[in-house]
Amino acid sequence: MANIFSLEGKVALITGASYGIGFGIAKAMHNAGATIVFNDIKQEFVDKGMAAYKEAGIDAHGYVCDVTDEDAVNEMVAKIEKEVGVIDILVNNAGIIKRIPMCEMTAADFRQVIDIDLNGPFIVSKAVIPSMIKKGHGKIINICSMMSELGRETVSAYAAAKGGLKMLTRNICAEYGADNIQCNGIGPGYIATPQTAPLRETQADGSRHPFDQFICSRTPAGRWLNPDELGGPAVFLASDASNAVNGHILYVDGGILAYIGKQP
Ligand code: NAP
Ligand code: GCO
Repeated sequence: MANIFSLEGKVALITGASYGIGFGIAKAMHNAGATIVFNDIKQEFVDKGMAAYKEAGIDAHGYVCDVTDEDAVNEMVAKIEKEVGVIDILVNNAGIIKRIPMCEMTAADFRQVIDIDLNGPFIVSKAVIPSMIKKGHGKIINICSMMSELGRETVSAYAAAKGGLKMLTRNICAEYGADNIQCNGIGPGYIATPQTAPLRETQADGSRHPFDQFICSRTPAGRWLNPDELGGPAVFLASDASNAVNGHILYVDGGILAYIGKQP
């Protein structure tokens, strides 16, 4: 029986994957046989990413590209198709967060988060879908969030973007499912990466950050998750094993959404 979880012969583009969640997903996809392609907005980060992939034994392909720049994205995709091959798997991972109380947030800050976290996945998906249609198959995985379902103070722009990304996921499913393109989301819980480092900083008195304690009380496993724990779910959604799964958001959250939280 063919290994339905294999990614052998597949080209995977993971956006913003010099480190963090994207890097964790890329490692798992490499181990499943995929050729890894990633981008970042600065050559400095692409170079750092290339070095990290090399150290992990991965011969990755890195490109400098801002996912919000449609011309640059189209140029990057054309270069990838010429230099590496047609993109079979797209992981829209690149993203930022701004933690500012809504009434103190400028419209420019709000727009920047929406631009990167929602317009970016639209732009990159639009760039890769035509070749996926020609090839007769494609896999798109959008990295959503707990904030695709829940709100919390100071993350209005991010929650709006990730809620929109959930619905963009469902709409790509609806519009391109007939072309054998499966578009699903992964909704990570709280993952220990640079993006959440401020929420885990040890306090001046040596105590744990209140948010760190809060998240551990809201996660049944009582801990932060790590980027590598997203690799298996990503390989599943990138492989033939999920050909009948479309428009689904797979929450990889350690059970947060199922749990009222530990009694203080
Ligand atoms: P991270 O450590 O901050 O990494 C984000 C990556 O995206 C960086 O490589 C960054 O590049 C890149 N990026 C930012 N803006 C970009 C742009 N305009 N074009 C191209 N690349 C860009 O974040 P992370 O924690 O790994 O999160 C990755 C994704 O998972 C994000 O979409 C995030 O919202 C989502 N997520 C994270 C968590 C969590 O708990 N960490 C949970 C749920 C969802 P630079 O280094 O050059 O800025
Ligand atoms: C925050 C965190 C979260 C995580 C993630 C949770 O400030 O609440 O950054 O938003 O990044 O999105 O799924």
